[in-house]
Amino acid sequence: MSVRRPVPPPIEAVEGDITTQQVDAIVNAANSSLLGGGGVDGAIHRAAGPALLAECQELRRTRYLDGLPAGHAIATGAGDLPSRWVVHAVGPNRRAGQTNPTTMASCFESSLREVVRVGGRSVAFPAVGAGVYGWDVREVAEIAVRTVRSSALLTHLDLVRFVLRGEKALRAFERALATPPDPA
Ligand code: AR6
Repeated sequence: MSVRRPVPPPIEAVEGDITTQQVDAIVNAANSSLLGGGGVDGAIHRAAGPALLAECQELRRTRYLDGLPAGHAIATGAGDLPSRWVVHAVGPNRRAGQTNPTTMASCFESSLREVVRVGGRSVAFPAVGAGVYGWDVREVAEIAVRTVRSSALLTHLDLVRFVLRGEKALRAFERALATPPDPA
């Protein structure tokens, strides 16, 4: 069990490439197949090399024969990446009619649970769902920041970083982080 932190960790937003982050775990915006794709998923698999795909194939064979459902997350090793783990989170596909914000929130909460389960203390998230899956990045930012801020798992972490591609995504997360949290 990891050590609890007395105060909540920093939650920050930066523009950049998630594959170069020096954190314990990076989150992948995966799909149910876990076998790679475009966007950030493609970038992570390219940078991680074949060891990551092999682990994902093994998970499909042994645990997720029908794929990983939307809203769920699972950690693997990170191949050649600087991080130790990749947490594969499946966002709801808005273009396929998956519009439930609770499923999106579950992606972020399940990812934090996986990071803590494997013993990670720092994590970088992309804007899950805000690319191929068609979510407005402002909605993703609001859900992500609200979910992470209110997670009981935060006390086990030292850093949560959102790593965004482009000015619009960065602004959306900066704005969400600048909004005071809901009163408990
Ligand atoms: N670092 C950080 N963010 C990135 C990077 C990167 N290297 N590359 C892209 N983004 P997407 P989704 C941003 O489409 O919407 C894949 O094919 C991107 O600008 O990667 O959840 C999967 O296999 C956007 O803001 O993920 C699935 O089939 C955000 O990452 C499907 O796409 C998410 O865009 C998942 O779609």
